[in-house]
Amino acid sequence: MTDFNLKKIKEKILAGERLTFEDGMTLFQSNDLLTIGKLAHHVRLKKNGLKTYFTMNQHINPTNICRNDCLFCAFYRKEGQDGAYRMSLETVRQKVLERIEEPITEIHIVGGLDDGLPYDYYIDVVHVVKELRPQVNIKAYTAVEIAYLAERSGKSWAQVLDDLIEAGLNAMPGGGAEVFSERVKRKLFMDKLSADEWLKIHKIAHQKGIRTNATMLYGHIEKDEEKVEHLLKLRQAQDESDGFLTFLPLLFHPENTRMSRLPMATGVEDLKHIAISRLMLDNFDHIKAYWVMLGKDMAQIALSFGADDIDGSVVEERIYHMAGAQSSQMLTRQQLKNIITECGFEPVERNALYQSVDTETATVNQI
Ligand code: V47
Repeated sequence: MTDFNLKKIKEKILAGERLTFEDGMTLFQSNDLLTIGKLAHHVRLKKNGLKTYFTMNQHINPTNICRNDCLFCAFYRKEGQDGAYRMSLETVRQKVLERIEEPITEIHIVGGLDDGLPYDYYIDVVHVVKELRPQVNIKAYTAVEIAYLAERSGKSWAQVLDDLIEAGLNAMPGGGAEVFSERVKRKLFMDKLSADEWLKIHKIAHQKGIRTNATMLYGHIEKDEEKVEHLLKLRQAQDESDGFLTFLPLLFHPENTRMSRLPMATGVEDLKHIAISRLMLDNFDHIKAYWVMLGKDMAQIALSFGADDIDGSVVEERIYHMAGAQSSQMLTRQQLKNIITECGFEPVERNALYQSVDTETATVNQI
């Protein structure tokens, strides 16, 4: 339904002006999904044209044993609990070797905060992967893991990052941000980082030349104003360091979590979050519709609502599948390309740093 409150926002978007907190609230409170989507698509076309990015990637989650107890997480286990696992470095090696013939350009590594593993293990995982696949971008460890490793070792956040960079780290994923709200943090993820800490760690990474992603978990107990604040904090951080590559709104999957009574957000909500992110984050080049989380069909529609990236082949995803995601465990290059071309967009294969990759040889085309 047409929302006349969006008129001013439309004028601002067309004039290339930045949106305010109040604009963000108006967008979240509006039901005029098509107008919001059209505006986001306008921005998407201006920034990326029809280009839609994907990557051939592999996920490795070396341990699911975690000392935190985040209410929204279906992935973690306690030591000795059913389903708990901890890979040896040899198993990590085997995981990489299993796919060594595949033209993968990104390996995504995240896991639990496992008190049973030494500091060096986390560094060695990166080292082992890099040794086997030196050409691949390693996108590893959330800010939460960086802070944990600092605490465990007595090193600073910067020193931990130095150790990881020396081992072969190329980029950092955007997880662990959840929602930048003390209220939500106290209820759902008590032991995690504050917004300031998460942002500071990303800033240090950016200063060291490590590009990172950013996320926001939605569809639980968060309020609209908390989400607008979250987006504005990220926009401010990007103004300061210009190190974020992409933003992913992450849909909460309640199954197998201690919040399983909550209903899952609807498709309208998914599209609104993609579109509003595109409109508010005017200094982010990319908005990712993570197909694993949204499903392939919704990811396709999201491409006309502001998203320009669908992530990748994602072999062996665990965090979402443990929480009931029904999407398949992987997609081939051809399937990824079809998802994109079917809705009239132009597929561009990329590595973790958004450098375009030659589809057949998996070598970087341009830097
Ligand atoms: O921080 C955890 C979320 C994140 C659930 O940077 C859940 O390219 C929904 O950040 N339902 C980790 N979400 C995943 C992540 C990510 C994934 C893919 C690509 C990139 C990237 C980053 O997943 C966590 C949390 O916000 N999460 N449990 C759940 N039950």
